[in-house]
Amino acid sequence: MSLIRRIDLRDADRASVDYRASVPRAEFDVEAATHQVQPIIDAVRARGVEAITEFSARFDGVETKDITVPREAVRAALDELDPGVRAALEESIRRLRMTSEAELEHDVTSEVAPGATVTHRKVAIDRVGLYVPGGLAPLVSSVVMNVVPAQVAGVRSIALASPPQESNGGLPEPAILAACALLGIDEVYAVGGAQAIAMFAYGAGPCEPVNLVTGPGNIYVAAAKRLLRGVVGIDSEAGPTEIAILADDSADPAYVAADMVSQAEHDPMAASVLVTDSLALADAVEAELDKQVHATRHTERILTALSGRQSAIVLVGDMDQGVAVVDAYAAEHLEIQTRDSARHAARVRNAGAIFVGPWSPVSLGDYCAGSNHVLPTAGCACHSSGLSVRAFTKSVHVIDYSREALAEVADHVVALSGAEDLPGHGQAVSVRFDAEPTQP
Ligand code: HSO
Ligand code: ZN
Repeated sequence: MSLIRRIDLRDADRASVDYRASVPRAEFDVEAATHQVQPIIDAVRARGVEAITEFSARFDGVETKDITVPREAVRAALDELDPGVRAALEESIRRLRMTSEAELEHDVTSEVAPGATVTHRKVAIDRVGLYVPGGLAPLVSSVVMNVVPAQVAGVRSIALASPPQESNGGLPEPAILAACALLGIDEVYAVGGAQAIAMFAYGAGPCEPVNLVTGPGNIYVAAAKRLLRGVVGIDSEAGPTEIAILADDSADPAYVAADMVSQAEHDPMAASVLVTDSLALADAVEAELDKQVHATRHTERILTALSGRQSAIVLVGDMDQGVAVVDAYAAEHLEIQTRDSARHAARVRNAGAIFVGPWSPVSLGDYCAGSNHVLPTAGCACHSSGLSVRAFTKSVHVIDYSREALAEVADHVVALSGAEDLPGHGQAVSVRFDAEPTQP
């Protein structure tokens, strides 16, 4: 059996082919998981902390009555943090803060007519709940990626939840606590999975309800987000991670293979897709994969991801077709390793993030580029963006008209109220000017 399958699109009829369907994705059936998750949500809503601690015992193997992580434990974790990791987190925070501050939006006022203004006033969301999974890998960097834009936006209350770990006396992973301390987050709960999302949505014990939940998670977290959207704001339902690489014969096969391996090591359902017009590169990357996969730590997980239906080497006739394929696929992460990478990157409209040239690998973006690594998966990049200050900000529309300005537009309001058979709307304007209200 080959390590990774090939999809040959070179002879496809370009006028009629559906490239989105030609590159399949992982089966990630969130809908099916909602049936298991609904009773968890109902229990947390009805019985709060008591239900949460029962689920922690069942799913995390941790017996505890208290879900709050003491502030001293958060601070102590920072003292224990490896200095190299601390320096890396600090640099990651500094770069992301810089791009987040540059992105901050300001109030915008338009004078649509003399004396008539409409302002879009930017207001930070009040309270946010951030979920950080334990699972296969404790994603310390995800703490940074969620907290920094929230803080720059001006969110005044940030709570964080992460699964209790038996290995850490029922507290979340030490490095996650340390990252919280570094960012000044001291409201932390040792709660995992769907029960954490329900806790944020409805509140439980010491945790007040939040307005918005962000952060990655497994299929149960995604199902809880789907069920609770509306009760609480949701950033996105993150699915398994994806990397697509558009490369020509100028690409270094060792780099391409290493980048495919880097995302495949996240999850047996992760997708690594190479799109190339060079058969020689395809063969060389496959040989490199074979070499690298066996020399790395998470071999089994990576082999499962690479041999899954969601991963492939896609052969295209030329770069025009390659750009069309990756654009239709709308990858979470897209690397361009071609002779003319900046030009090809500029032609792609659909991707969570685009990494241009051989010196911008995805793992740089995962940790330290200054970009955010919380990005739309499963093709959602055709309508959604990665996490940023904007996700933590809303815009309040403020309308301020003078008497004269209202008088000037009054007839239009009356006309439209008549067209909609809602005469009360028109009268609410006419009453301000006429003794006898105008009949629409
Ligand atoms: N590649 C992941 C993020 C991550 N990688 C965190 C390492 N740590 C999804 O974008
Ligand atoms: Zn990653």
